[in-house]
Amino acid sequence: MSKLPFNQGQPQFIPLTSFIRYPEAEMLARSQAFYADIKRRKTIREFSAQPVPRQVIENCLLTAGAAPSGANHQPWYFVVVADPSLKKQIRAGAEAEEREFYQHRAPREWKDALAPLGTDADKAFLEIAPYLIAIFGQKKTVLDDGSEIKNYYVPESVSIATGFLISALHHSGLATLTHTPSPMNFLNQLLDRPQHEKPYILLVVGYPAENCMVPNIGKKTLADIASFL
Ligand code: IYR
Repeated sequence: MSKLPFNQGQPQFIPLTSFIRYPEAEMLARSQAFYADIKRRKTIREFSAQPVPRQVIENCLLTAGAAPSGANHQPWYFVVVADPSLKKQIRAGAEAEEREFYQHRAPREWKDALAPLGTDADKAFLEIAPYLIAIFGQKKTVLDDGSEIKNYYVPESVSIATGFLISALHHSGLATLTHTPSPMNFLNQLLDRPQHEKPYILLVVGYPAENCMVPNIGKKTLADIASFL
């Protein structure tokens, strides 16, 4: 018997009314159009400071929240940071870890792998971009009465929701960077999140800077990534 308010205690089924069955030609056209649009998405590191409508971010978070998750426990939490002084502190925390990473922690092989991306310890975008979305995974859900419920497949669930979020932001006309300062625990303290929440990704969101440059990198082919048996 689930105690979570969004899950019914007993199995209770309702008719599926939201599914749309398209004719095959339309399916083909839709799949092509979606691929063409998603393929335009590029991770960027040069952001404009131009503000972004908050309601767009809210809609994209609702999209992320519509992702499937282990036992439908929805073990994610998003902290949206627009406050300049908080962004400054996040930048300081991230750059401290990044300097350590680039100067000491990262083995040569890892630095070689990053070379085509042109990344370094300077994270000015954390102050420039209008929104930073810190994405947390919840090992457990704490209910209002203080009782605790274990969550399942947390990394998988958070990753799926993050994919939904990145796609929604792109679809809305925004660019993102999936930033992963490591370790990221400084975010718990700065953003006042409990210890049972693990930060997974710091998503940087905004418009590209004018004349934004991106690395000239490609994607694997279908044959590289999939087989049909
Ligand atoms: N977190 C560092 C390093 C980094 C690691 C990987 I794997 C990347 O794909 C990109 C960067 C940074 O943000 O610079």
